[in-house]
Amino acid sequence: MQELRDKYLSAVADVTDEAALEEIRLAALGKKGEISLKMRELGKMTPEERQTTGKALNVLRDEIDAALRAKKVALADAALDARLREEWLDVTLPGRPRRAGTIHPVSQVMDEVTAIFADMGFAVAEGPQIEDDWHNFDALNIAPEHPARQEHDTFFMHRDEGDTRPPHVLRTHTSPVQIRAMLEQGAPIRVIAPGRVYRMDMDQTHTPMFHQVEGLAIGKDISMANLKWVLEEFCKAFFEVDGVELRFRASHFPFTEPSAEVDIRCSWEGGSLKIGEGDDWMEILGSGMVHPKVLESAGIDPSEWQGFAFGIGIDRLAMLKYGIPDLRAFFESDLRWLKHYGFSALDLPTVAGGLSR
Ligand code: 2U9
Repeated sequence: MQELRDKYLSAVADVTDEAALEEIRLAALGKKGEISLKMRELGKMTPEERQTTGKALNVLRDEIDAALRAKKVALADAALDARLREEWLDVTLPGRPRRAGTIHPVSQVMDEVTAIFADMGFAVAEGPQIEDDWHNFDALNIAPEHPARQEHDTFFMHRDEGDTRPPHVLRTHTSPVQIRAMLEQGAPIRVIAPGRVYRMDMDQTHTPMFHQVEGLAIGKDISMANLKWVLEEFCKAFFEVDGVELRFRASHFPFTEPSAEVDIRCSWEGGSLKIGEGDDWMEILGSGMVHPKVLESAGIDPSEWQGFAFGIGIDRLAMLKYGIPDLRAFFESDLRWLKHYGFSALDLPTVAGGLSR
């Protein structure tokens, strides 16, 4: 009995892991364990022997069981201690800097432009980017033979032979949105249409997808004077200057008559652009009085209503404001300039060679 006691208690004392401890438990107290077998032998003993041996075996079983339990707790504690020592961390270390995302400058400028016009009472209108050729061209007085409608200027959607549906295009401007708005709401109306547009163009100053905000105001006596005031207010707010001077240059668009391209006074001294001062002029947008045929297509009587429209290329505006040298910087994920320019605007080296669309 003493031998058994010494054997198991010293085995428990020496053991260093929980699996080995379990083996000891099975060897001693398991169904076929040594103590259990001894218990079974009690039946063959005389009542006196059974009483003394039985008692001693019970004491031994309880003692080994207690030692096993205590060791189990000790091993678990030791394992936890070891883990805690290993997983120790220095909470005084500085945190790892997180990379913060930023709003893309084009999105930022879209939002800014939208907010400025919203302040002047223009509602935001949206429409599909895949348009039928009536909404994109015909309703805007763009004749079937107009170069913009040629296959090499516009992205036409694929049509299987025998498909009788009208041709669909990736919209080349956001103007169809305003056609839809007029057809839905009628006049008077004051909306802007910001969004993506598509033309087959790719060079340093053109990308096949770009962004526009177009505006439309139709009323009983809306004139070009109203247009000029709205655009001046826009430029003051957008370029953050008090004095802006705009110049209207006669132009031609199928959807407006008369039409005007709008330049803003600026200077380009030492490679940096300053708006509102200097002897240079920079084209910033196109505009005009909505053509009577366009009003008619949109279900508005041109003998009763008139109004202005304008179109602004947002990507170019973002480049001007944030001093981004090349449109492709937007689209080739080259965001180095973002960091470099830190989004400070207007007084930075900017567009080489000039931009157009
Ligand atoms: C309707 C009627 C008329 C919108 C207009 C322009 C002139 C214009 C260009 C600016 C730069 C396109 O992104 S750009 O290349 N836009 O010059 N846009 S008038 O005229 C409209 C629009 C909708 C119903």
